[in-house]
Amino acid sequence: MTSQQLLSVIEPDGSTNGHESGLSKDELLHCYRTMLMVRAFDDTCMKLQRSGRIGFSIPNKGVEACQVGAASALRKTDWIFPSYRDFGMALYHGITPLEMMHNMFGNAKDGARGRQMPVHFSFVKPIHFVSISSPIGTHIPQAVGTAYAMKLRNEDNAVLTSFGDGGTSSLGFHSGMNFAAVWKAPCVFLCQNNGWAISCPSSEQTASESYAIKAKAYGMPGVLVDGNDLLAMRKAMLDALERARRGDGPTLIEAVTYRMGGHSTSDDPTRYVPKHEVEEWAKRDPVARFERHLASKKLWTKELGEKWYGEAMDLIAAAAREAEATPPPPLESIFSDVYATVPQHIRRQGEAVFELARRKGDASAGDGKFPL
Ligand SMILES: Cc1ncc(C[n+]2csc(CCOP(=O)(O)OP(=O)(O)O)c2C)c(N)n1
Ligand SMILES: [Mg+2]
Repeated sequence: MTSQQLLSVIEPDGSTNGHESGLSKDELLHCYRTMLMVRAFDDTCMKLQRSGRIGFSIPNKGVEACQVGAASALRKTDWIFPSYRDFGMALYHGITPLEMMHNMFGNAKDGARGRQMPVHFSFVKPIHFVSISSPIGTHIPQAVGTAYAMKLRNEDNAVLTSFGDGGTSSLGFHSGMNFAAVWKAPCVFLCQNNGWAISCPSSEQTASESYAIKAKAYGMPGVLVDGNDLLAMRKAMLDALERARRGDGPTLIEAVTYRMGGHSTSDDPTRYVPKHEVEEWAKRDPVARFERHLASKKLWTKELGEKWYGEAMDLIAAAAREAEATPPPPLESIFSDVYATVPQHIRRQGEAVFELARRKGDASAGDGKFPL
């Protein structure tokens, strides 16, 4: 339990408690469509992984409001240093499911040309969504450094860095929080407390009364927010961004939410997550909560929700087909993507590799046959 108040905006009946979102009808519906898109992307990736067509994915079910509410407060020129569970932030700002699918298949059209794990998206153009780092917390000091650089250049942009409850145990969290506060860097720290760090429950992650309270020791505000309430997330982010842009420095936001699926497609949460806990949180589903809000504004019906979800599934199925049919990057690109002019000694090594590939065949992920 915590002495801090949990910020929430959407009431159980869908009405709001006075905080205006400032979102137009179209913007509210864009938030909703993005959350449905995340869910449809998740469902599709689970099937693709289980049928052996992609190697890995990360479920986002339960945390869609955190991602989309936070993203809705950002300008397109701001920078995002995301966690691996932030699909909705990219989709909200216009990245297409097809661009994401190219990464899931690691093909020639993937921004990282198949040299990152699936889910480790990198969309620094046209938005500023920086490549996801697998080592937990390592992106936090990078976000702070970027924010500090913006301050030195008198830019009006801000930085969002997002991580999990487990991420607060990393060195990157502590050094990032400290430097950001000392330098008054325009950075927002978003801790998505979804209850679990793989199989480690939050109760074993920290002895603090909350994650938000950790901000106090570093000299910045710490805000506790209902992470399943899209409008509360938006409000907390808008306040933190305003503070960052006026030069007053960083804020730590703890979004209290829940991971309604496994950690990844490699995980079996039924081995360690109590069933009653999942059932309890299912009643607080962030998508249903936002649907009630839209319904209170006469913007939502069950039929509309089903129609849009069906459309999202069709769009993503088409994206998966196209990405699967796109060939992998050519073998030569392991050199040509690195050097403008390939040095002689590397060229000789390359030619030896290509000759081997010609004789023995190319490598397919996981077949174990390529003799390197
Ligand atoms: C430095 C480091 N240690 C351990 C891991 C293995 N690992 C991957 S995800 C994860 C849990 C992270 O949990 P949390 O930060 O709560 O994020 P969530 O997965 O719940 O979104 C761990 C321990 C890692 N990737 N990097
Ligand atoms: Mg977690």
